[in-house]
Amino acid sequence: MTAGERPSVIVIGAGFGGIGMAIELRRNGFDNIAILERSTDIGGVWRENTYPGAACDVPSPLYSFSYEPKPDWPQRYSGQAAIHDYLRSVAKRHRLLADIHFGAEVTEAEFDDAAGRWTVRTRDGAARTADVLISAVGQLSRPAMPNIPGIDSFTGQAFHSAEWDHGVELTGKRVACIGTGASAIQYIPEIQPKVEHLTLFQRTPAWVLPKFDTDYTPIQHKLFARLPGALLAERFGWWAITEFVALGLVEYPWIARMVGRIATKHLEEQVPDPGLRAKLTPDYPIGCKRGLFSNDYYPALTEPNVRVETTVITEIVPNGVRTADGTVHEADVIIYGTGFKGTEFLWPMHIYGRAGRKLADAWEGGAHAYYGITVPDFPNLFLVYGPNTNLGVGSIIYMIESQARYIRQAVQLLAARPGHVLEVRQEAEAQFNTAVQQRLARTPWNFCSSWYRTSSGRITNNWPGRQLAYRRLVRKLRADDYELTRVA
Ligand code: N01
Repeated sequence: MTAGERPSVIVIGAGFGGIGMAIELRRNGFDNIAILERSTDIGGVWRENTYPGAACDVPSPLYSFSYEPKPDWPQRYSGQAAIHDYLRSVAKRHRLLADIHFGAEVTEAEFDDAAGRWTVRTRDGAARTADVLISAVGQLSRPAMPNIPGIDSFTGQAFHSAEWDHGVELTGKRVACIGTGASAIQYIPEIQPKVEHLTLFQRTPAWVLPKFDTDYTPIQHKLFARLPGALLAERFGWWAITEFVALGLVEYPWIARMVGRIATKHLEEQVPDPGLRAKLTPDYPIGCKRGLFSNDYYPALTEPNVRVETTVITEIVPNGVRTADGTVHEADVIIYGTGFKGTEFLWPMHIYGRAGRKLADAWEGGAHAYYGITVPDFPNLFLVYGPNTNLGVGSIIYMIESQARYIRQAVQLLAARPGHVLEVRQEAEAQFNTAVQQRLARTPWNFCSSWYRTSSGRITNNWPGRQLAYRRLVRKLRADDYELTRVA
């Protein structure tokens, strides 16, 4: 980049993170943006997860960009299609579609020390260069299949919840569902009335809270459109609730205990059978795994065509699932609601920074980054929704906006200093990480396994605090935290 030029930017991913990032840059006069998207459409997880009942359990007025309020959300907890449409219309309104290269799966990115630029290669063999590289690939883009012996021997149909096979007819079938996370509790009530029999293989019961859902009426749509303050009040109200509950994760455990009592009451009210209730009662602190919200999950499990199986799965056999007691639970279809490879950040892309340093090596013990955004030795590389920026409670869109503003400031700094690259100082990043890990040690996330933690137990995904605390931290990029190095 020479004097007078604006930095060129490559953004990887066209989900909420990539689109939000590109909008922030565009709104601040940075037009030289290429968004590389491996798929044929935008949307990220909201394009991929089309299972029955897929919806967001964060209220839509909060799960949306602050600068793009939508007065006509169909429901408080809108479904996948509505959210996907929202993101598409936002991208269109901000004239981003022309900047997106579809079918461009990034395989490798390499920083050229001499030129101070990134070269990004895609699976089709193409290479592009840019001054700035921003990864917005999310944390939940790669489905995890369980490592169960015999998994390929099954002769029926099988698929992962994030790759739902809509061609498979479930009506009248014997269906085995493995996993009881946020995805499963959404599709189980949808498929239970159709199937002949559903066996739900539960390894760990979830804490389930009631969902205060509502269909927004035409009157509310008009009100939200004419009085933006009303929609803002709904957004603010839910934001305040999530902030309050987030306090229970680190500072005030009594809040978590109170939320736990609400969940226990919900279970007691919805599951009268003590045997089933016992199976569904968690034995770990609330908040450790992601809290779930549903009014129809427990009722579905009480139906006569459902069996909740808690015996450990030992094997998948051609006609079903074998458990440790030797029983074969026959099934026509197996649905794996087994989650995502959340801790493998940016994987399987190969990222090479200064002097060819591999990002995978820098992250050997688990991913970490300054504010989840910048990594020492990787100049001009920025991460959206990177390590330790996921929330136990709250809206990721809020976090993405905070990060996009921070990264935009970095790009402004680079624009003001042509011929330089920006790199976070080792000490700043190390200090930040130590503080984050110290706070994480006090959270309930340490008391169970989840996609928030690596196999060695390090919590690489979650932010230990409130959304506002994070926003305050990243509000202003402090140049002192960075080294600006002259190139060429
Ligand atoms: O996945 P999960 P998910 N044998 O990892 C079980 C987001 N999301 O797709 O708990 C048997 O939560 C595993 O058991 P255990 C949200 O952030 C958001 O449901 O490890 N069981 C668990 O029950 C969420 O947190 C929305 O003992 C096995 C399940 O599979 C994230 O996506 C909606 C197993 C995996 O649960 C992931 O949710 C949906 C095995 N070998 C999802 N391996 C919103 O509303 C795994 N399991 C925004």
